[in-house]
Amino acid sequence: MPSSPPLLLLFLSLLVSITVCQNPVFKKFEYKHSFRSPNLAQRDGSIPFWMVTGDAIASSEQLRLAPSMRSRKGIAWNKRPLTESENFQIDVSVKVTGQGRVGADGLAIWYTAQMGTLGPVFGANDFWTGMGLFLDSFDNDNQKNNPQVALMMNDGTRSYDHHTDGSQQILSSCQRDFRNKPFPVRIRIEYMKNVLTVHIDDGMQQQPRYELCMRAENIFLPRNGYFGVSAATGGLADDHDVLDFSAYTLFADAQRPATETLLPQAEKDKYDAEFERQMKEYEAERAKFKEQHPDKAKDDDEFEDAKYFEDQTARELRLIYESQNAIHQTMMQMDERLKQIQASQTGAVYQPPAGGQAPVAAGGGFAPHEKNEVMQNLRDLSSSIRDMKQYVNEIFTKTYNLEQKWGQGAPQVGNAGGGVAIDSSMHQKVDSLINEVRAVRATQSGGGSAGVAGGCPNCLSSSIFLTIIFLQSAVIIVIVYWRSKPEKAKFY
Ligand SMILES: [Ca+2]
Ligand SMILES: [Ca+2]
Repeated sequence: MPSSPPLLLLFLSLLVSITVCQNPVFKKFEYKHSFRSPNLAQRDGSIPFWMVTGDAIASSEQLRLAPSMRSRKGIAWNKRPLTESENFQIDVSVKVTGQGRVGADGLAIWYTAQMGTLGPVFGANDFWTGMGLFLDSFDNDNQKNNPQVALMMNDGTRSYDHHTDGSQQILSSCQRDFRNKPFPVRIRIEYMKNVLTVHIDDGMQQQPRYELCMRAENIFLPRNGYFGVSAATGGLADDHDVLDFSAYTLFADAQRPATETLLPQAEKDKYDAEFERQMKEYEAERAKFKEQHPDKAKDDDEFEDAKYFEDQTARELRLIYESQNAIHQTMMQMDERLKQIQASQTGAVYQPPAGGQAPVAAGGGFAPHEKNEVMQNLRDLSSSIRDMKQYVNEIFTKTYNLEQKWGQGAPQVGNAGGGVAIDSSMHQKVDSLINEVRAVRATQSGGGSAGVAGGCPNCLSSSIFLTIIFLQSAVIIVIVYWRSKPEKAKFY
């Protein structure tokens, strides 16, 4: 007899493995109890043989049970009971990802007597009958033991206590960080001859590396039960995705179903051949499509996960790189600008302007913006001078043309015949106008001299005009003064 518990355990495990070796287990994939990516869901978002409800959304690549938003819950339950065998194995690939260092609430894998409904236990109903395996992200009881994987059995009478992470209720548990792993975390649950084992993979590489999480004996699961998955978020939130749910029925050699036993090698070969043929057909179709649509096919071939998805580290690195790049660009621009300013300053000091004048003002320590202002003003000034010059030129040209016309006007009109009278009258009018203008100019230039006023008998001399203006103003001032006086008196 072994004297200590470890030796006893070793002896027992040896015995089990020998028994297993002696009685090989046969495994059969059950597609009516499974879903897998790709083609996980149909186009309408449904999964064949599964009910999906709550906030759960199924796509071809994954079943997102709960998105990374507050207080969400979603479930998916197999609509067909597992009648094929009472022993089973399920391989579930999950991704629990979130921005936070801590996530919530978690994801659960179920095997229950009835189909589940939405509820408080990781998205599913309380008081279930059967088993629930909880991937509990959040440490509600602050025992620093989360994320953990915990198994809880229920006969339909117990309510899961969230506040303690079910610590008094769970059958067994192991501490595993399943969040934010580069690869999906694989969970293998095996139920064989009332022994339940749970293996967890670390999600660190492509090929799963299972490690034993728990092993429990004398487990009596309901017959013809239903598989389910559920997830919920709380104040904190992770994305809870299931990428693969593969169910297998297990048979010990003796239990092996008749059909399974009778399935001859020939039939197996036939199925394999059929599969091969279909694969070849598919490849041929694919090649044909590629030929017909080279552009689309190229896109398909070049599809890389890394191009469309990035994990948190990659995202952070990219952000750092981008911001540093932006800083670098700004620095480069500033450097360029500084060089330009330097060049313009040295140019102003050492290169005299084309006029050959000594750069006294320019070299006197003007700031660049002052220089620019002066230059701009000069430019404005010269442009307005240019405008004025153009304007004067135009006036000159027009006057010259008019003079020319007038000079040539008489003979031309005369030659045309009949208009001599009109022309002479116009001449007279123009002459009289010129005379009047001359008279006015003479009056203006004459100033106050009364003698010249004779040229314009109706005009006032400016001294008389000024005197009248003065007198008028004096009268107005006096009137205004007298009027304002009584008003002031009244006011006070
Ligand atoms: Ca918890
Ligand atoms: Ca805890």
